[in-house]
Amino acid sequence: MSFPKGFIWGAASASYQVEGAAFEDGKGLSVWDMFCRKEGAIWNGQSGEVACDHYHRYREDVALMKELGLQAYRLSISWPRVLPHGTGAVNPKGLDFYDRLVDELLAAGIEPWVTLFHWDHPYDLYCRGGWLNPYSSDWFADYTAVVADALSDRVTHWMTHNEPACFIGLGLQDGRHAPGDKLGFGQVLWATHNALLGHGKAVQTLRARARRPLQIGLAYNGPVVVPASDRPADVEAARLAMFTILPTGRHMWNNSWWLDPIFFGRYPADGWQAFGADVPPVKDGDLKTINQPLDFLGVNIYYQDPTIRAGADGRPEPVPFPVGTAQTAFKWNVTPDALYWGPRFLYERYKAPMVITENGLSCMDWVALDGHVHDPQRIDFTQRYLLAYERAGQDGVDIRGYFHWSILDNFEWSEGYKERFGLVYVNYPTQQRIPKDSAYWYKQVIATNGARLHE
Ligand code: IFM
Repeated sequence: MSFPKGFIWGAASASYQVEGAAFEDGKGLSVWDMFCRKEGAIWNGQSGEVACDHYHRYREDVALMKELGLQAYRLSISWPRVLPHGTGAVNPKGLDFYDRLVDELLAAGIEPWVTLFHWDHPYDLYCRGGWLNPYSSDWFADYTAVVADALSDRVTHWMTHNEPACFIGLGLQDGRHAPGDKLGFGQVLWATHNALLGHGKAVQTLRARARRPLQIGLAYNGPVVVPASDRPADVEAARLAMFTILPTGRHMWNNSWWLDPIFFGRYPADGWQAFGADVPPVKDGDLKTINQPLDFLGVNIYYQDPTIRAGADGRPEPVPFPVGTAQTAFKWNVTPDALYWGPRFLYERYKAPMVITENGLSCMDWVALDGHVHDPQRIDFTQRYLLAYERAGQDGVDIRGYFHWSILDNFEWSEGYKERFGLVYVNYPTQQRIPKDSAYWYKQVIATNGARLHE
């Protein structure tokens, strides 16, 4: 058996993308509630107001997960549902929803893996400066304390942030995601520093308050670089490209800018130099706070960045994708080797056990005349990626789990409901759920701990 004993097979979602009930039971506003009201921000003017109505249908959804044999479900908590103003008074009904959801999952034999922050930042905190506010990391720690006190008697697997490069890069630098800002790079790096501090303080808070032994990581995403061949020179060039910050790299897609502070307690020297006067004001002790021991590194991987070979001087040189490279409905390249080289390079550098906290694709799914949803491309895609991940494990990477994105079709941020990522089809007008062919296939993969991938 190539996947280790105890390997976790799951599927993932996020609060704003599935819950709906955006204005119910005392929930406060999030930056996404507000961004969706902005003309032209979201495809067809859609929003997560109803989404998959998971808030009301969670029992049905957990029953489906059980039927599919999921061992774990990665969910996120909506911060403004729990703390409507981001800080201060707790909303008991909001907390109660997660309490019931966790109980339902455990009763079904499914381990909840909880992400504290998957982008739905309380709008009131945004109005107070959001991640730019010097107290923003403390707000996150205080919110973490509330959630830990409520759930850590049952939840043992935690992630702090989901894809911080996205909520800062797309949300504060490019303005394509909520809250839709286009800040200068110095402010972007300052917000990044506060988000990193928030991560560190959340880990400290969880460890201090947890009522059971726990496992903590984050769900990170960043560029995955793949070598053009197995030649050592190409592999070295790709590794270099994956962790080097170039003077032109004034964006959030730099692995070492995020992960070196977390794992090594320092910012990378090349980035510090490249960003010049824009580097953040780091106070004494900040990096120690950020550098908390983690139990795993969660990574969300969908595709690779350009392939890299060693140029004449050994330096990284991009190799264009072949004409006709396969793409998903979202127009993301289908590049299974990303699930080999991403985990391998990250593991070699940071030495943390790896969990793929998201992987999947958007397809043009619809209900066929026979009433089923046939999605052979999702099966083929997932099979190829999982085989690559398995190979990483065989080559020494400590692989601990895999979460498919997503359990349900859901609200895909600026793309609205256009992109369907689910193992389960959602008919939005009726809220009917139909497991796709891939869901039944994944069930077999889980039941055989991956052996089904070789049939
Ligand atoms: O839907 C998103 C998710 O919220 C974060 N990771 C990527 C997914 C697909 O775009």
